[in-house]
Amino acid sequence: MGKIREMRYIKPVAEKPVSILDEKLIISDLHLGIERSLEEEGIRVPNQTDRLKKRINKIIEEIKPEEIILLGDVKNQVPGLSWQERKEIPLLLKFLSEKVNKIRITPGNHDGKIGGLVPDELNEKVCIEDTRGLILDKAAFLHGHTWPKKNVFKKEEILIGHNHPVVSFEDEFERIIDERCWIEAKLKKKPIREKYGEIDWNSPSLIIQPAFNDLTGGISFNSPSDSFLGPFFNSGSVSLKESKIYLLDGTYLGKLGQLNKPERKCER
Ligand SMILES: [Fe+2]
Ligand SMILES: [Mn+2]
Repeated sequence: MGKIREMRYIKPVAEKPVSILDEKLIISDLHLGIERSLEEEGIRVPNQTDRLKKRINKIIEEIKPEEIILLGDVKNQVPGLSWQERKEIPLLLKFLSEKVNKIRITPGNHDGKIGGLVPDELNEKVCIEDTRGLILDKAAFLHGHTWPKKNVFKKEEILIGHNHPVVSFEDEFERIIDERCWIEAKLKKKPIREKYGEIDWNSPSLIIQPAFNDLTGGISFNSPSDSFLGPFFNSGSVSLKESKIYLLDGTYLGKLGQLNKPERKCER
């Protein structure tokens, strides 16, 4: 999509909440089985799995990746597994394994016991990676709810999910509209060195990928009502005001410190 110039290796795909790095397609926060938690909140939605699969399939047909990285929160229920997840996650992995040569999962905080959902015949093709980071040639990948391993900071780009980033606008009726967005931030060396001691530091960019599932809700970066999630944020390691915000179509909205903050007038 060209406009996200800062990102050297990881390329967001225009209009889609996915990214690519060479022949790899990266999908974050599928939250398969979210219907059940929505139902507990009194919101009834039909089963989303087929819809999600169709959306993924369309992207695979366009991009023709060789590998897929599922960047965590593949499933929704914490703790444990719902009957729906038990049934549908093996089917999803089978479906994906027919399209690509390898599937890597960097587990999220919702993915306890996900290893047990990989069908035996897919043990070669589906790889459950280290929660503290999958490090490839050009970039590192993790869900973002844990501190990564030290080597992650040797890379120029670190991709995480977990926050489900959105940006809030006020429409003409003074309603707040949230749109999914990409965040590209710099990490600060000082708090990270306080945590790790001596490190190989390549001034990595922290790229935050939006959630693939559009029913998850998210954290509004310009109008947060919750705090940002994960140790990078909790430790003050992210240059938040300087972070750059892009819509899914590639539109650059500016740095977070310069964006308007619409006021949420009636809190739920
Ligand atoms: Fe998530
Ligand atoms: Mn998460």
